[in-house]
Amino acid sequence: MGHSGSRHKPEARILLLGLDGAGKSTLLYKLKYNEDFHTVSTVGFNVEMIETKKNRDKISLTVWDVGGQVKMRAHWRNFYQDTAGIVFVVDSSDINRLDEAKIVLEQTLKSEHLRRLPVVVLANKQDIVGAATVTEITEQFNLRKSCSDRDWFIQPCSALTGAGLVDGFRRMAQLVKMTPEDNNIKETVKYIRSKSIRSMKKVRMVTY
Ligand SMILES: Nc1nc2c(ncn2[C@@H]2O[C@H](COP(=O)(O)OP(=O)(O)OP(=O)(O)O)[C@@H](O)[C@H]2O)c(=O)[nH]1
Ligand SMILES: [Mg+2]
Repeated sequence: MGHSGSRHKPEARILLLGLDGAGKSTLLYKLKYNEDFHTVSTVGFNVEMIETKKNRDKISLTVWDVGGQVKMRAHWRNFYQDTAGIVFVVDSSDINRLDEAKIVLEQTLKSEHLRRLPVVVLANKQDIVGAATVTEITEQFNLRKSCSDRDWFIQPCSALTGAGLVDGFRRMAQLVKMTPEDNNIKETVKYIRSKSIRSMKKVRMVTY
């Protein structure tokens, strides 16, 4: 059975990660609604479906935007299962935190659940004068080495102007693997998963 036989548009689950303040929520809302949202630091997560293209097919990406504060990073691993790709957002203008972002990305990629999954690094806030370029970030993060076991791409962007966002997510769509069999399993697991995330939310609300 091919894609044409399936009733649903192919989907893939994408994790949007990065330090607090990197611009994850801003860029997700810009991409989805083409609006400038005033964001507050995310405690918990946002989830949005966005449509994009993979070759000639329309596909949906379910994008999970998880808060990047230190206390939230401890919860990232709860979102790893069934992820098809990682979009890691960097505040290119915050030169002092580039090393912290590098370390967090490296630690994240060590997870067994994320093994071999494609990574798109979004070098965000390119509208700010003095922002690190993709070349500088590639070198400082040593991306060729840290992502040597997977497909990866680095995309300059600005959540403020919207420049580069569509390209970045198209690239992600290009890199994610979506087989029909996988999708069937994914639908089932996603259902179970959505229940467990809901229960996690309850736990979290008690914790904080
Ligand atoms: N100039 C500029 N500012 C941006 C850009 N993207 C985000 N910002 C600003 O950066 C700040 C943080 O953005 P958020 O989207 O809340 O960051 P986040 O990654 O979701 O942060 P957490 O939820 O704490 O993990 C906000 O004041 C945004 O307006 C950008 O491309 N350019
Ligand atoms: Mg946020």
